Amino acid sequence: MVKGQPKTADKHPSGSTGKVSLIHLPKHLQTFMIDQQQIAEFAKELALEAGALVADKWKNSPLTLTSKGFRDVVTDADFASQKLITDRVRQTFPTHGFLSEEDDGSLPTEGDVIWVIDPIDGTSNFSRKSPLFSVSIAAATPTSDPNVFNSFVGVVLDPLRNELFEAQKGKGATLNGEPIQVSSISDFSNAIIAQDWPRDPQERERTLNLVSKTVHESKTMRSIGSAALALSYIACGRLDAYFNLNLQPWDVAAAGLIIEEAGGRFSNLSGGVWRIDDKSSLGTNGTIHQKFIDLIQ
Ligand code: 2AM
Ligand code: CA
Repeated sequence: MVKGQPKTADKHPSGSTGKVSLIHLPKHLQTFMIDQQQIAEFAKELALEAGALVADKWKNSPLTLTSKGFRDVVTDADFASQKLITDRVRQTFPTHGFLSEEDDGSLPTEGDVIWVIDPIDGTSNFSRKSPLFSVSIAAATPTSDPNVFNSFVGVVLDPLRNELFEAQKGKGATLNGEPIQVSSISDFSNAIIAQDWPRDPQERERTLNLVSKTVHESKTMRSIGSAALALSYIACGRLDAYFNLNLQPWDVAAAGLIIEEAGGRFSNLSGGVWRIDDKSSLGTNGTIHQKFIDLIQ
């Protein structure tokens, strides 16, 4: 479903102006407002450039795999994609900070804007040349709570299908430039639910338990292997809910905003604000959000 969502700030209930906060640069530079539109256009450019790079590596190169830990791999393409994105941001916005999956500690973490980046979301798929992965980029403002951030721009790109999901706070969500909205499904028995499997054995067991509570009530279930993509699919009505016990900020920062701007809800598994120190995640079309939470009690 790719219609019906307001695209302009004046039509949106939040009444956003597109200016999100003040940055105070060093004295020799002028003080200016963060330009949400400019950052959104830049994020889109970055996603398209990084997407072209990872798609090319997926199609043409033997991949170099390195183990990051139990059930966890990273490829040379993850690092190349992260470098492309972070180098470009640092050149353009030298005062901004980063929260990026493959950062080895060399990127600045502080700034009035934080770029939350997953250079490849769905690396397990990517590493096996399975075509379900994405590039996820969000621009966020920090809050007084170090475990909570506010995304104001989110971009998720599926570079093999050329599907670009975008959202700006207060301005709606789009797929390839066309407004999108979540499904209107309210009956759980018609809902398609997705989830992915954490690496940790205990969390897997807890996930099994959540699956057993929801699978019989739903129409069917899916595991796509890229949380950012699954959440974006909710935003455009292809899926109705996605849950995961252990997601990282870079998995959700862009797609959480995309869902909300498409009329859905994104929270932790208790319905509260998503937190870095919690990691449990639930995205839905909004209509079935509370039903889902009630079901897993
Ligand atoms: P990744 O591919 O960037 O690692 C399915 O595994 C989805 O969950 C992917 O989006 C994956 O992101 C994400 N994920 C994040 N943390 C995970 C974890 N601890 N175990 C498994 N998947 C995780
Ligand atoms: Ca990743």
